[in-house]
Amino acid sequence: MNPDNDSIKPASAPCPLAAIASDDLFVHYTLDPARLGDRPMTERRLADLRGCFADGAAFEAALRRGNPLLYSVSPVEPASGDGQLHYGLGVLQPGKIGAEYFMTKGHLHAHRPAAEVYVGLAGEGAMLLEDEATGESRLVPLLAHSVVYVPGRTAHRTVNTGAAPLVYIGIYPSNAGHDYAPVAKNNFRHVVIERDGRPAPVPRAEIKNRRLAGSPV
Ligand code: PAN
Ligand code: ZN
Repeated sequence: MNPDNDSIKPASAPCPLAAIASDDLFVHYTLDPARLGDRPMTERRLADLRGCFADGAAFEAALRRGNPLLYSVSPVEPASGDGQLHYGLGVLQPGKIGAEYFMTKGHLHAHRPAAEVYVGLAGEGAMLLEDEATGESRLVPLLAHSVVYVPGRTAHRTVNTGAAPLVYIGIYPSNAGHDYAPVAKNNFRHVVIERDGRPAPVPRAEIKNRRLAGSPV
């Protein structure tokens, strides 16, 4: 072992550099249109988010009018394995279902300890974070020129609170995986709605009670 440079350790696997395509080492993105090179985009439309929005009647009414694109994601997966990273460009359209802003499905990472960094590129939005173990929630702004840290074991959902597309890049360990089942079953404890002209996280139970009381949000 070299005592002057103990950061250089014998690789446990061949260095993957030669195995990575050059168009995975360098990717150019544009904001208008928001695209990551010529990567394919996975699209999520309104119908794909059935059960996500608090106001089911407003959801069905919107779906009768059409099935708009809510968001698209372009993943880049240059290499997989211990220590490697994947990332993806997300483009979330502006809009609301009832008072609730357009948002992503939201998920936990299948590998629970995996954290993620979100880099805001354009638009105005927020990340709804929820600790899986405690249920504690935080609503953190996601804006151009800002970075949001999503700790491991934290459910995360992106919300567009502005009038233009929200564009961001999420960077995560290659082994993170996406586990949608807990959010599909229990949803987030808070709903992000426009209240008094501003985004506000409101406990889901409070929204349900208000609707039962005949005063929909
Ligand atoms: C992001 C998300 C992206 C779409 O790349 O996958 O914002 O959200 P859903 O996956 O919840 O539909 C990420 O957090 N990756 O881990
Ligand atoms: Zn994630």
